[in-house]
Amino acid sequence: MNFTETLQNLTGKPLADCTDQELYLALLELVRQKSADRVQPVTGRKLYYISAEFLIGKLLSNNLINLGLYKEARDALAAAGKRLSDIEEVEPEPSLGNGGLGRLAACFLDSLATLGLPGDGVGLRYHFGLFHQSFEDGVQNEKPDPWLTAHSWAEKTDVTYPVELAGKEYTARLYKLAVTGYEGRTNTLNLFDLDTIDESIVHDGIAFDKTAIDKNLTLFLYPDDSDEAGRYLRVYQQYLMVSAGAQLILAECAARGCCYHDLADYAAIQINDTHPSMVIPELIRLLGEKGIEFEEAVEIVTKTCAYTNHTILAEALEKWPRAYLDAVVPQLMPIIEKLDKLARTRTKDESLAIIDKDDRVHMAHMDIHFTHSTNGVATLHTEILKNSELHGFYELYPEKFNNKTNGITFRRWLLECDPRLTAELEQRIGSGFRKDAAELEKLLAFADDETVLNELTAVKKANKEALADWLLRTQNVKVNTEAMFDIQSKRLHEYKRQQLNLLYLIHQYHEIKAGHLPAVPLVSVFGAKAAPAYTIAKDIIHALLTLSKVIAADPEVSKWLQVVFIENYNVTAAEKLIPACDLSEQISLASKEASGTGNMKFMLNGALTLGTMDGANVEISQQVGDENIYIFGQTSNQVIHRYAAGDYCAAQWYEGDANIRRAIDFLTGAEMLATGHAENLTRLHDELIHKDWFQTLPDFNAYVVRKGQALSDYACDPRGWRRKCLVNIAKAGMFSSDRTIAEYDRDIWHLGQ
Ligand code: GPV
Repeated sequence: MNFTETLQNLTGKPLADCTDQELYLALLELVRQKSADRVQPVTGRKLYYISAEFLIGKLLSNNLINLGLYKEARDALAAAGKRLSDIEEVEPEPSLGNGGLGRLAACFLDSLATLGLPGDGVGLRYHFGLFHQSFEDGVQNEKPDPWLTAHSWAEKTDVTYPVELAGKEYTARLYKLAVTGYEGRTNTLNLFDLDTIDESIVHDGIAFDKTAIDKNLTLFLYPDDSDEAGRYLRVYQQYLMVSAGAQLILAECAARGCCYHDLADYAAIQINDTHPSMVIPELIRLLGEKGIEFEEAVEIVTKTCAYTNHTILAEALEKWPRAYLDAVVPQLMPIIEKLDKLARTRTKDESLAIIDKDDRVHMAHMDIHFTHSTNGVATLHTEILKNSELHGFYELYPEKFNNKTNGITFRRWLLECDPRLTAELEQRIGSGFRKDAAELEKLLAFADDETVLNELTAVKKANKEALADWLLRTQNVKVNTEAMFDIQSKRLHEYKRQQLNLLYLIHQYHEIKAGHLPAVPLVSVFGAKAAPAYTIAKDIIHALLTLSKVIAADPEVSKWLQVVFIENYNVTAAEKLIPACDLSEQISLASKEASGTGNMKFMLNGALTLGTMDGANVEISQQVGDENIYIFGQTSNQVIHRYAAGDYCAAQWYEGDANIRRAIDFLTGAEMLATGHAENLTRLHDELIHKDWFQTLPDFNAYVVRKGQALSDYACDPRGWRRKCLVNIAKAGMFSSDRTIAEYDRDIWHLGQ
């Protein structure tokens, strides 16, 4: 049976007579059958990657590619007058993540399955995800992001586990989502939910009764934690995830012959940041129920579990008041207390305790004491953990610390999102890079080949045209494709410094007004969601949206500068933006971005990085060399010293620099106030002058100069620019998540053995 016939059997009628929805459902069913064929038995250790987030993106095309069905599907549909790209649009994007941490988890699942390693995800099935973002009157507005449809990739199972929350029993139900590998095996993403969730309790955007746990528990990812009920809800969610997850792990291992004493021979558990940390005491508790004494259970769990740290930002390291845990998980508190006592026998250093003198439970501390591995996510990040943030732990357990520089799956972030570039690469260097990313280096042989450089330029131009069409269709904005496309897309956070880019754009506005024209017109694109309760982040969005309008209304400036803030940035949007980018903005304050993974995606798609020496930017610059990247700003050591000295004073920079003053004061000037809201703009203005926690002002001038250099290189030396792009693509191989996963397996998991 050929592909068309197979598909037709599923639709029950000629493909040409089907709606896109019908074709989507048929393809979904086909993928389901084909991926089931690739499920393999598990022997030896199997990985369980527990994570609050899995930002998996749409699945249809990815699965077709991984199963080797993409071309056949596309051609069969084309023969019936249908376009796969239209069918892709029918699929809702699963809304199970927020940012890099969740997307990393998704890339890891892809690589595990591709490398043929047994490794499943464990998480929650949020009905409305993070939230759907729209802009109204220049302000971020949040709504539920419903993505669960009657026909969903995540299949309901009969498997349930009891979970006790605040003394009451709930029933966690397992849903399974197939994870296909590229020419690899099929693994599973296990997602838990309650049958009693009531979507109708959500009102006025994303508000709901935070105390009705049986109805609300899995409605949203990261419910607003600015009030106590919200913080409690997060503890409830975390325990649902780890308790059901731990029961699943024990049941699966037992079914394979594990007697619990040998759990570490059957399971490796990776704790993705601190959200799943309660899996440690929960496993000890469950092992206790199976008759295993505390001391032995601690040993088993330590051997089984490993922890990844994804940030050094203190506010992101979870510390739960003991009262919360007493109320929600009283069954864990005696165990956590014993763990605290045990940890105190190993060190006298009070700052390494699990329960501190204010009765707060430090989740990361529990992770480091009671797992066998703690890793950072980029070389610089791990060094900072060892030398400053977690220095005391490093002295106590030097053997536990290791680095695993992040990576991205090239299936989604090259093959799927950039078919034009993929085709060009295949024509030049063959298709070996699909499985072995290091083969991209073969492209270096063409670094001075005029034809190849021209073709890369043509690919980029076509991708920019495609993005322009998409922006017009979905965001109703028209952009100049002759301009340089400059993109900053990532979560909105002060440490990522979208506000530095904002100040640059205001600076350019003034320069253009003064007749100092840039080397090339610039389209500056932003994509970012701000946490609903993060006031300054929302003010930054408002300022950018307002600036965008002010510039658009000014014919003198808008010829040269355009600011586009796309609504509801998600994986689907990223797949449109990244292939079309010329300049990738990675401008976090040095030392603050643990790694970044967007930086890798842009590089792989032939954009040049404008960035600080932070996170994985450092490793990107080592790969490509100084001449193929635009680095600026303070180094992480300078930043760390400035913080330690405690003498950073934003007002001095503001007073002492006319350009900085002009840019900041524009926020509350007549043009902006005529369009935007005084409250938001004034708050941001004052924040920048009086706080500026992430030191935008000391990096401002360096940023302006470096960005100016990038613009002029792009405009004046197009061939040189394209050569740099080529080098970036060729050197991206090291950032494949296949490499990252192979390292985790070699050093931490030892799967299948
Ligand atoms: I902690 N990260 C994230 O997306 N959400 C979080 O809650 C925490 C970390 C990110 C870091 O900010 C990135 O630098 C990093 O690349 C990513 O995790 C994956 O490691």
